[in-house]
Amino acid sequence: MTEGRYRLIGSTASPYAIKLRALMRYRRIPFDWVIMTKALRKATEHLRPNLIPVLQYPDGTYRGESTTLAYDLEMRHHERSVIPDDGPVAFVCDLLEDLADEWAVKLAAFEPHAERFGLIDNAVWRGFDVAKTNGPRCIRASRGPTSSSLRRISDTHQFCLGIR
Ligand SMILES: N[C@@H](CCC(=O)N[C@@H](CS)C(=O)NCC(=O)O)C(=O)O
Repeated sequence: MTEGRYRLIGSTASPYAIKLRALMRYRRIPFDWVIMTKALRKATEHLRPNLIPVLQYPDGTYRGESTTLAYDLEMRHHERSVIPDDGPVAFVCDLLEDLADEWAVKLAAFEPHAERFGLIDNAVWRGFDVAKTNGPRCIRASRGPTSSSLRRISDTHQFCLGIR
C-alpha cells in the first residue's frame, strides 16, 4: 500500500462506496480507489457486517460501515468538514444522512439503470426484496411531503443545509 494513503475498496455498483468516494474526493483526503477482489474479500472477511465499502487505513487496518467511516474521517481530518458547525443543523444533517442511507438505495432499485448495475439482485439477495415487498411504499415515500419539501429547497438553494 502507498505510504500515508487510504485505500477505498468498493465497487461502482455500490451506492455506499460511491458516497464515501465522493466524500473523500470533496474532502481532498488522498486515497486509492480499489475494486473488491477475491483476495481482498479474504483479507477483509473478519469485518462484521462484511459489506462494501471497506476502507483500508494508512496503518493497514480495514474498517467498514460508510457512515461510521465518514465520522471517523471527521475526527482524523479537519479541513473541508461536511458536518455543519451549528449543533441542531448538524443533528438534522445526521438524520438526513441516515434517512438517505436507509431509503435512497431502495429507491435506486427503481431507477432505469438499476437492473444493469445489479442493484435489484443485490437487494433481493440481501433479503430486502425491494421490488416485490417495499416497492409501492418506497415510491410513495419518495413522492411524500419530506421529499417534495427537500426538492423545493434544493430548487432555490444550492444546499439543503448550510451555505456551502
Ligand atoms: N450500512 C452499510 C451498507 C453497505 C452495503 O449494504 N453494501 C452493499 C453494496 S451497496 C454490499 O456490500 N452488498 C453485498 C456485497 O456486495 O457483497 C454502509 O453504509 O457501508
